[in-house]
Amino acid sequence: MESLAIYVPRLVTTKEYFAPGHRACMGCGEALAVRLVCKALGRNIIIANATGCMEIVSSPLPSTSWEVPWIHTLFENTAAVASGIEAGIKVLRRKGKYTKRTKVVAMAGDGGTADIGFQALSGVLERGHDLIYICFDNEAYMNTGIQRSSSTPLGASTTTSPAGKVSIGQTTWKKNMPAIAVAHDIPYVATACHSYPFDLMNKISKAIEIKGPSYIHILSVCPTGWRLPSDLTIKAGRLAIETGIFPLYEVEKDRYTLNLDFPQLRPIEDYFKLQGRFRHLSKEITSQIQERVAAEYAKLKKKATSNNY
Ligand SMILES: Cc1ncc(C[n+]2csc(CCOP(=O)(O)OP(=O)(O)O)c2C)c(N)n1
Ligand code: SF4
Repeated sequence: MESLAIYVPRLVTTKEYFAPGHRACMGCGEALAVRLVCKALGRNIIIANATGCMEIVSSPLPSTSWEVPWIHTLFENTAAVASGIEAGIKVLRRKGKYTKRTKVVAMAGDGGTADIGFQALSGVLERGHDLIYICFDNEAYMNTGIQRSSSTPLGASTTTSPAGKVSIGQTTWKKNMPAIAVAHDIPYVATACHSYPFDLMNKISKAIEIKGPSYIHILSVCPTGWRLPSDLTIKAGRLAIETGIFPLYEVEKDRYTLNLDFPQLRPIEDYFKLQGRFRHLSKEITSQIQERVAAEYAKLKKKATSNNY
């Protein structure tokens, strides 16, 4: 009995709603994140999925990996399509023609979220639709050949921000999408990573229960684009959290919770040295990034401890 008490809360369904056999690269963190998200969402959902890796690898006609209702959307209208589905369901419900409790979920990569789909997403959050928006952030436009996005971190080499004699790689700081979602004053914003699966699934379960928009930003390691051996996906995700470059937190109304905190963050080099995209960085740039990470982490910690932001 005692062993059950320890393990039962951690059991998850063996059902798969994102079926194996898709064409993702070996060790793809984004595919793992989608799989975990789908387990937590269950069957009673409708997914609107932007163009990007997860759409391309999962739906080469005539096959599909989606075991739930799913629609492919353009980059720019994913949130708009999801909000249309949600509004349609609302009308059918009012007319007594639909009684199921279906949650609508929009999914996109960081390019589809922070760049091309940004205005539709902002509209959805502002209008207060009852849906979940999930960004799978692999920090570049991976599907079309590793081009930088506004979510690519400073110093990362990509095909459109190549590191070389005159460039350090990406020259701007990563756009803070969760903070932008928080600024829309929505009921629930969270960050997650596939390397912390229970934390990720708990956040999805929470978002399902919320009335109104939720935004979940999932760091999704991409071995191909990050120039990383495919067996290091989980380790890289863990190091992103342990170094503080991608903290795990939630914002419910205006209350911040830091889900994993450390007495001391690991040095950023521990995260960088696994990945080819940061291989060229000088000590000077690395210490600039280290300073910024420490400052951002301290700000977040302050919000979580004071909870009066
Ligand atoms: C408006 C528009 N611009 C460009 C493209 C080409 N395109 C298809 S997938 C993709 C990259 C997607 O990147 P992201 O959203 O970050 O998802 P990932 O592939 O990294 O998972 C691009 C640029 C497109 N389909 N539509
Ligand atoms: S390019 Fe990256 S995100 Fe896309 S399928 Fe391959 S590993 Fe996954």
